[in-house]
Amino acid sequence: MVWPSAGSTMMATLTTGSLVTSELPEVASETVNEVTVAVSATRPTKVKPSRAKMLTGLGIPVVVHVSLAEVCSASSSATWTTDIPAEGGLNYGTVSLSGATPNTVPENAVGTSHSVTFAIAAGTNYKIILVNNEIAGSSFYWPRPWPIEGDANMDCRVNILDLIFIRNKLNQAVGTGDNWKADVNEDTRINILDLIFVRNKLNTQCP
Ligand SMILES: [Ca+2]
Ligand SMILES: [Ca+2]
Repeated sequence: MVWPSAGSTMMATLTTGSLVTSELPEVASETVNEVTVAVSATRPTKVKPSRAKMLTGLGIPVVVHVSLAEVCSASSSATWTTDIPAEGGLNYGTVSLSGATPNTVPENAVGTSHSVTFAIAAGTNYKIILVNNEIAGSSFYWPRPWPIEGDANMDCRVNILDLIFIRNKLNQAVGTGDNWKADVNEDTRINILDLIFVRNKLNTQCP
């Protein structure tokens, strides 16, 4: 490169691998003792690696025949079927006020018959979400359909809202719609005994 003489302006441009300089026309009335260097380096483009996973199904898998079974005191297995090939998986966590399912178990296989084994602790109820082709299904609870006794509306708290929920379903058939939720003492009837059951559990909640 050529160093500028006093009284002139130099522009230097740094490109990848070389420094290019050029002398600008002299400024008549000023003495310039500084060199201004303008660096324009091309930033390397970051290419985000594409996911290696290949999903063979284009539609949303329909999940049927869901079954859960305890393998031993420390693990359980979930099996299910999808109508199209899918990579399955399972998100789960203990039932909590936050509703979080922090544990993920991938299946690492593509097919229509699915099986995932996951770790459990004895005497604990879990919230489980099946995931197929990265699409999360609705959540369900296991081993009990809903582990919080007296929590008829399933909001993780036992309070006045549960009493109202049951009152609105009094004497209705347990098998209709979601009426089963109101039968909190599980005697196949929705009556005063369910209201008393809730009263005895008032102000309890999920951990
Ligand atoms: Ca409730
Ligand atoms: Ca009942």
